[in-house]
Amino acid sequence: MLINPDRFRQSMEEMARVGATKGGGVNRLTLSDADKQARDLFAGWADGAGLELRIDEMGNMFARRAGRENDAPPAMAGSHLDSVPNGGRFDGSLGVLAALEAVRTLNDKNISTRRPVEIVNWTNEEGPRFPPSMMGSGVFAGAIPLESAYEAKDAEGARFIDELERIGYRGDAPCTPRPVGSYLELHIEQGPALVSEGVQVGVVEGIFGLTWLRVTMKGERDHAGPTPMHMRRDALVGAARTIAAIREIPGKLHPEFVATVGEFSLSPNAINVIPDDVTFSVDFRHSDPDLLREARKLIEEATHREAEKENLEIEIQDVGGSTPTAFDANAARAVRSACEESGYSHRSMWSAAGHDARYAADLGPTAMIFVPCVAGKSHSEEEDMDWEDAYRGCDVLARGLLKMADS
Ligand code: HGY
Ligand code: MN
Ligand code: MN
Repeated sequence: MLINPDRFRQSMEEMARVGATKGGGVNRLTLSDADKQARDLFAGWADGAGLELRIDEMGNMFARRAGRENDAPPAMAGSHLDSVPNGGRFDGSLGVLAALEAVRTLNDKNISTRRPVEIVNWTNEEGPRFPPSMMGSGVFAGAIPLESAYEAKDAEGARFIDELERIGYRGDAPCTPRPVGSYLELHIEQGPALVSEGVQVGVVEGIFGLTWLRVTMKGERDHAGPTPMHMRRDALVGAARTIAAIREIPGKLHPEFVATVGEFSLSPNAINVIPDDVTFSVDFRHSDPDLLREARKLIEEATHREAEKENLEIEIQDVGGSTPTAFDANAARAVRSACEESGYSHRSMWSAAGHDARYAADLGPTAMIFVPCVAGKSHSEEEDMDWEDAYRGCDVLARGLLKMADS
């Protein structure tokens, strides 16, 4: 292996202690104190590796190693250090710290590259606290307006920009599109394909589109006792029937189509009161934009139909999303040849999870590298992986980055 597995594992284990949860995961919501701690730790390591750190107005962190042609668009590699609530210790961290290990390896071996190399920690990849997901990379790529990101509010009403300033990561470098020589991201697969097929590396050639909606259904609050059933406008019944209908939509569209209701809130949430106000989220994904449009139509129809039955008012709000994107063939080829150099078994695939690579792909040749995680499980404290898989992924990233930095 080109990389130093022990040093890589040490950094991963130290990072996993930031925001560590009792269940073995991490709780590092974007712009939280734990996120700040992770950023500070990464900044110290970048400094230790002699990298020049640049922070932009979205808090995206770029740790830069000079290249022979220092004005050439950089070869980038990175991922994110924020997590979902009680998430896993590999989601995101693996890609940022593998990029750091790749640069440390270039330093050890005194390898100079034609292009400068930049390690990236993107702000707010996950999205649950401040939707939409992939926010920092989305603003960087010009897909999300800076002002709408700044005004995003969390469930407590805190504003994104105030939290960004509070943790001291509102940089002054503009967060606007600039030429990217290439972007590679190592990530756990977060799905069952590699594990079930016993394949060591996934050469990711594209990424699903995803749509996030928030549906609110309003009925009439009333007494659970004396109110006859035919006189009720029960928001919870309407929402429950709508959610059950949403569950049937993927089966009508495509075997790989997915839809999830992850957030749910109702009021007044009292045992003897008919609920009058329910809000739930819908997350749906696929590689075909036509099917995403079809799904949205079916979801809206189901919502209107069930609202009609209970005589409810509804509101369907767009919370964010991104279109399906095929990655660059050259970048994927660099990853594939890195696997061949090391004799790692590999297969092409698309990602059903969202990643910052989706937006990096708008600015330059991009590809991702997947490695298996235990039972394909992620976004939970049980997220785990075999360290040999982490090392292989890191090695492929280092080799692929070297190829792209000299391309
Ligand atoms: O939702 C996603 O797919 C990503 O993990 N944010
Ligand atoms: Mn991730
Ligand atoms: Mn994630």
